[in-house]
Amino acid sequence: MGSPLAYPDVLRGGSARLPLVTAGAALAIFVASLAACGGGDDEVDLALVYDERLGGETTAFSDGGNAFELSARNLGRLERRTFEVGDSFFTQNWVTAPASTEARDGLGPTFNAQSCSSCHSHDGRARPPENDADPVRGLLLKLSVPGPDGSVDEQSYGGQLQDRAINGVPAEGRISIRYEEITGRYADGTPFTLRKPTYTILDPAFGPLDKDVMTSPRIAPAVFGMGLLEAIPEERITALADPDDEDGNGISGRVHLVWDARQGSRALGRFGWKAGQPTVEQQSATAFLNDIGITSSLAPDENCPAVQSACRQAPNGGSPEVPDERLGRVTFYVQTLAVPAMRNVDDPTVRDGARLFVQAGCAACHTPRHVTPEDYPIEALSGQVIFPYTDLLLHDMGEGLADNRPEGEASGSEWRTPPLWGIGLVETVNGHTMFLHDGRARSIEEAVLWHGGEARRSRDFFIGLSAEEREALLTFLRAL
Ligand code: HEC
Ligand code: HEC
Ligand SMILES: [Ca+2]
Ligand SMILES: [Ca+2]
Ligand SMILES: [Ca+2]
Repeated sequence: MGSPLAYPDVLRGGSARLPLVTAGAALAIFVASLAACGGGDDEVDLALVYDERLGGETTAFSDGGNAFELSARNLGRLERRTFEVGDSFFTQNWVTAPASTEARDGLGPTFNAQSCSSCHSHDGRARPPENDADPVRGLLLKLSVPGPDGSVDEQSYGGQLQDRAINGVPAEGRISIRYEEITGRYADGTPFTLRKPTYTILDPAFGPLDKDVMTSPRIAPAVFGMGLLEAIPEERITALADPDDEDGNGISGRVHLVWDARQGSRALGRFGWKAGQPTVEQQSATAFLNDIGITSSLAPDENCPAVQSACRQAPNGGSPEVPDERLGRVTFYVQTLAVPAMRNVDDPTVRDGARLFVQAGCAACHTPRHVTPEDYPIEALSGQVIFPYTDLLLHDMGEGLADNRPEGEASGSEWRTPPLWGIGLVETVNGHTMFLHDGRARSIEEAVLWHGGEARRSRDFFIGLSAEEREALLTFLRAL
């Protein structure tokens, strides 16, 4: 038994220390010792692990298909109006310029989708296409070449593969996915199967991609609760970081410092699968440009690499195509989408699962609870106690999940801890249960089984649980 795992936020008292789990036998002892001390009843303060109102006073009580698309319940009347205008710009399609609907023209020249909502359907998450003919939107392929900070090849394909284009302009190519089955077993002998994807680019319009081009597949995540994540104080996130693992629990979260174009300085990255964007506004402006082909003051140049002459000659829809005011409305919309309430909070299985979540070390990265500042500029988001289950830090998740493509200061195996709030409603809202950055996991359970690197010990803990305990942990996650 080595150094302790400590979760000061969630566990209280001297018993807040769990022994190291290394392998088989040690694991069995570990689990037995947890059972011996009452499954942690006395150790885990559940009030710090969950609350029905996951999004504080913004929380919306709906568990139906609209669960992710409601406005923060505590928005004022005027703010709700701004929200609705933002909603319309998030949902409606952009069209080719020039068009009579000037407010919405400028699509492309190359693009991946015509609106934000075609990837973030019902403000929820996308799934990967089922086959090469499946037109589903919401899986992007980011591109870069070796060099400092994940350099972009401005000559040929740029920083992202756009698989659609306006008339007269070639699309860059299409993604094709193949899966390889991987098998494994739980400690109790129950078998499981995972599928590891590989990606190829079909019909590359400007010749085959360079051999050293690095690719990173990204699925569109859900977009509710973004303003609350933005409101978590920077000092709080920095305090959770432990880059040199000084507390010796095997987990070494790092902050991702990125460029903030509005501030003209470096800032803490929070959004995207590698925390590559510092603000909701910049994330939205980047999406407008790269995903839809819409320029803004933050991303003023059309996305047409040197060799793409038809792209460079196509008419635009104004400079910029989305004015700051409208970008602001879309940003506000995403910032103030309500977090859906948890279900079954008093179910004993959910309570057991929540304890196991802490005991397995999940809470060491998926930090349950944060508090937003009292004086936050958006009143509805200020002074809120929230349960997003993320530390917004980068973690090395091991070879299995690595895309081997650095982004800014994030390495090819580092990912930002994704929030888990609302995860149990994805099936209802989006009609699927595909998880992780590329949607490879077919269930929450498979997502957990893919954890490696810093999360290896957590995964091994999960593998060592009995079928009943595993089900309890998953029941808790499905209640979020
Ligand atoms: C073609 C699909 C697609 C479109 C269209 C799209 N997005 Fe996204 N969105 C994504 C993907 C993929 C990510 C993850 C990006 C990353 O990892 O860097 C993302 C991430 C986000 C995030 C951050 C979520 C988080 O948890 O960090 C926000 C906010 C967001 N998008 C808003 C928007 C807005 C606003 C629009 C419209 C202007 C938009 N998106 C259009 C695919 C899309
Ligand atoms: C070392 C930090 C760390 C620990 C410990 C950890 N996770 Fe994660 N978790 C992550 C990161 C980072 C990702 C994103 C990985 C990816 O998409 O490639 C993730 C993804 C997930 C997802 C999928 C989320 C989504 O939106 O697709 C689930 C579910 C999840 N974790 C649950 C758990 C559970 C349950 C445990 C404990 C058994 C756990 N995690 C332990 C960091 C961690
Ligand atoms: Ca354009
Ligand atoms: Ca491109
Ligand atoms: Ca640590």
